[in-house]
Amino acid sequence: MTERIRIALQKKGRLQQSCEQIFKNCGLSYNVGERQLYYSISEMPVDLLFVRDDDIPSLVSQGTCDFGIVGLNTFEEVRYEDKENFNASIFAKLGISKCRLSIAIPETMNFENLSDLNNLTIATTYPNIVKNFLNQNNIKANTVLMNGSVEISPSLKLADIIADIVSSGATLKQNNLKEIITILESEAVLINNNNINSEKREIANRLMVRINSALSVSSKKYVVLNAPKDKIDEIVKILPGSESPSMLPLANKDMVSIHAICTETMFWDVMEKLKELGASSIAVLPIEKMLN
Ligand code: PRT
Ligand code: ZN
Repeated sequence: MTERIRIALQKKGRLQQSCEQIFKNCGLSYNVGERQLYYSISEMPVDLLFVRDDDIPSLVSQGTCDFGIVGLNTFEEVRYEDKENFNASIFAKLGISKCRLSIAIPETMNFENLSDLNNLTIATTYPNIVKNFLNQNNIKANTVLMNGSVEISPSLKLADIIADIVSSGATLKQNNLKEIITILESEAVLINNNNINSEKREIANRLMVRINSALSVSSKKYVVLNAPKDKIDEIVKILPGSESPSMLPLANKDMVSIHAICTETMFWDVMEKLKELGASSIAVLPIEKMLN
């Protein structure tokens, strides 16, 4: 009997959007309904299980799934929970869904060095990673677990500071917080159970060849938008993975047209943030071929 591999994917959320696109660009499209939790791909010996992203590391570690795609932040958080019995590893880094887990403090708070964090309370969704960071740096601080709206906790006096996922930094800014230290640089990773046999490993290698070629083309987009001159820096900062964009003058002297090649997926929330910053006529176009 020939082997099949079972991969755990996020059911709904940022990674679900990226994964669906990647698989589609690999010629392995799946179209699952709200309630469908399982999908067998016919073109390859691959079965997909759709779950909450927080469950993915354990499902792979326990062997319920052979592989999973999850943010490194979630993988590390679960791994630290019970390091000795954790039985999964990183098979490949995917270079998408890049973000960082950072400590942020109220804009008005002074910060000179790490010892300033002593005796503070840190709100976070990632207590294990944060505690490990604090231990390594000999800091005695408390953590308080928040599973959402972490950024609001200092203003509600639930905590002094936070440790949360940052991408563009716009959410921190909106909540009058400033980033002071990055604890972990994260991206989506393909993880594997440590006991998978060589046949399953081989299937994953074949899948990765497809994924890598799909990633090298699909994630690049040509973004065109009109921006107010006084917001250029902020706008360019949140364009995902943009490399030295071009600026063209417009008839309206207060505005410029920005043309950028973005190396990462442009999600609706980024488009909305661009709009909030005053950008208009935002167009995201596919790139057919590119030679660097
Ligand atoms: O329901 P489920 O538990 O499956 O999903 P989830 O809500 O836990 O995860 P989801 O879909 O929000 O994110 C999945 C993964 O995407 C995360 O684990 C990260 O690895 C990655 N990722 C990339 C991000 C971001 N970018 C991101 N910006 N995850 C969250 N954010 C949030 C962050 O928490 C903060 O509230 O966006 C805000 C910050 O964004 P900026 O751009 O304002 O800095
Ligand atoms: Zn989650």
